[in-house]
Amino acid sequence: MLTFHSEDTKQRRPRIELDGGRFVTPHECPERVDMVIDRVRKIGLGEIRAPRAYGLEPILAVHDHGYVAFLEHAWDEWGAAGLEGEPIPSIWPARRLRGDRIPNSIEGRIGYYALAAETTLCARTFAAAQVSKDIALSALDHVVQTGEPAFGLCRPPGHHAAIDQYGGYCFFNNAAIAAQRALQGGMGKVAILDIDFHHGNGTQDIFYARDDVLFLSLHGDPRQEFPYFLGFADETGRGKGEGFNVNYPLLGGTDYAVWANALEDALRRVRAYRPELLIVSLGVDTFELDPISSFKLKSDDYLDCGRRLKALGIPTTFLLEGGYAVEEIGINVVNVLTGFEG
Ligand code: Q9C
Ligand code: ZN
Repeated sequence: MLTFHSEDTKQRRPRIELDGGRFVTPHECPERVDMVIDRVRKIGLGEIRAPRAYGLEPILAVHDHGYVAFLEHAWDEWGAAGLEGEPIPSIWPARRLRGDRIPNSIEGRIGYYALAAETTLCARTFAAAQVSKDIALSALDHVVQTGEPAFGLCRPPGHHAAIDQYGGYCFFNNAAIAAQRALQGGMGKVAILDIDFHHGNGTQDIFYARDDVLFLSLHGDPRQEFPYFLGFADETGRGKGEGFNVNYPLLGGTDYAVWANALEDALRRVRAYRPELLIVSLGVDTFELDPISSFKLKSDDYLDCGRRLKALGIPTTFLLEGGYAVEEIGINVVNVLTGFEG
């Protein structure tokens, strides 16, 4: 299987993450990419290719223009305002505050466009997020052109990025941008299966009222886990999108037997939808040793997961999302891909 990769994703290196009332070294770190690419090389998964540059247009096809412009300039504006350190929002348009007014102040706009406080901005964030999207689109184009599977080693991840909000380590929604391009290229139906530990709130947000993208997500129950305020089973879509959003919230401690049951239900729904393309939001923070998650999947389980995805027989694009057990992230990600290869 082809891997799309660029060292430029490592240009984003935040120094801090707000975690449990302390600042820690960010879980979403450049070393994650090194561990995955090392494993791809070690087992000889296949050729590693550089992405091509697609510009801003495919981002603007799913994200708000003001949001994208904000991200492009936020770091420089922060510095120009004489502020030091990495921007963290300190106020939001919370209940009964005005959510229809965009502040002029950079501090105010950070609160307007952020959905969480753990994800700081830093130099080259916009550049890295653009390359991450280029990787996703390069993988997508390869799958569309050849029918063969491909893996996009995306970083930063994307599935928490909503129409006009960043957070959960995500800025541009790579899976959504790829799905939108496939549709604009002439496909009628695309399925996005999100197997990251966390609910793909951003992807759900972008496609919630649409029937041309079936979105399914297996994740930690939002009563217990980030992003807390979306990802419940009763979120099934809106308008003509009704029935095209499927959430599988699972309790902390979920092991592979339980998880694979939910996966099989999701795969049944994908089959019934008959999409021309499957995009897998591939997070491996479901791993038993993940430092911020609570599922109990083991490294060998990812091989079995890949085999089950292969059994669908649908052209498939894999895009990296989360996974923070850095020592094992390469093994776990590549196990899904080798399981798929058979
Ligand atoms: N105490 C992705 O996996 N909350 N994002 C961390 C740690 C944020 C995860 C809390 C988790 C975001 C792409
Ligand atoms: Zn995650």
